[in-house]
Amino acid sequence: MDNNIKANDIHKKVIFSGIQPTGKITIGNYLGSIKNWIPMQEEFDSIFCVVDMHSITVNQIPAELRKNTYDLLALYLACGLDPQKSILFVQSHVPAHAELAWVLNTITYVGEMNRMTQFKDKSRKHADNINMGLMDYPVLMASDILLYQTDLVPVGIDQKQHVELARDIAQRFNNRYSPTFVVPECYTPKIGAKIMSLQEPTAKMSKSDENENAVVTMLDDKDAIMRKFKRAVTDSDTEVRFDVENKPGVSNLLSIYSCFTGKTIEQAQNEFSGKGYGDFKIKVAESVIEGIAPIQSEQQRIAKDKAYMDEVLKDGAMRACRIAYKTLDKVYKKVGFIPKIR
Ligand code: AQP
Repeated sequence: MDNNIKANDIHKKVIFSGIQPTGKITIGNYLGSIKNWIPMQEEFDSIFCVVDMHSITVNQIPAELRKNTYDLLALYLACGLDPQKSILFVQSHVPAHAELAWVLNTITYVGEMNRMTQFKDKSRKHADNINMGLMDYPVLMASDILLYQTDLVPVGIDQKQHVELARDIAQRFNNRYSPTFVVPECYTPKIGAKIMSLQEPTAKMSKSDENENAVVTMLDDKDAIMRKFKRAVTDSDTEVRFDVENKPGVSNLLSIYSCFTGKTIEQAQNEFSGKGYGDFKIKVAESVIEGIAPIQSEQQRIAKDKAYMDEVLKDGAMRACRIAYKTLDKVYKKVGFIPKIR
């Protein structure tokens, strides 16, 4: 093998990210995460996970969770994640995630976890089920990231606080024992890092939102997408202008349009100057329909091929385990556990 290729490979940085199979994936999930992962595969050692263990922190119907897990993997593949270039796997297939999380729990403080915004939000939303897993979610996420010696975590802005906690935990472990973990950086896209609800544009678009009109999913058909954008909440003004504070609805639509067309916000603004909101909303809907149509047909094709998906997952779990257990063995040794006789 060419020595230059070998040398470059050794120095490639690692990226890790994942999505919970908690329902239909939204264009927010897509623009904040998956869309940015595709080109990154070329440059980084890339590891992408369907984080099923996180998803049971809120109540799930088991049969639906299984279906959502395969559907999400099919979407990853349809969007262009390539199992030849990236490791694709399901979190529960690599037990090291839970094993490392236990160790990290012992160096994480309850006070830190109480400050996590997602925990506070989800506790309000699921007041009848504030379980330990919900509180511990960020430690499991730190484990997901640190197991692979991750340099960069590409996520939407809502996950930034969790990546910062993962950094704190990594630094704490490294200081207490000795350098063990790479301290990861958070990567968020310039536009699309926080796509807002179409009905309440000051709140994040979320796949678990019960209001169907608030959310555009990657599986919505043309008519549903058009209808949802036509009904999107804007303001009583008529000017298409990017101003998140005073015009959150219009700014959100401009961000979505910019992400799907590749135009800058300024170009988009100029395009709609002097035109009414009606035309603007239709054009935004059309850009989304056009952008996701090829992904939808590919996703449907792959979702039918369970044997192929199982192959991808088997290979992915094997490759992920190899890296994860190397890190876990180091951690166990450093904290003083005696080595297992193999
Ligand atoms: N609205 C959003 N805009 C941009 N990025 C977003 N992400 C989520 N919502 C938006 C990013 O998508 C990735 C997957 O997130 P997740 O499934 O792990 O959990 P989440 O952040 O809690 O996403 P949801 O859609 O809000 O799920 P539910 O409703 O189940 O809680 C992450 O990179 C996230 O930043």
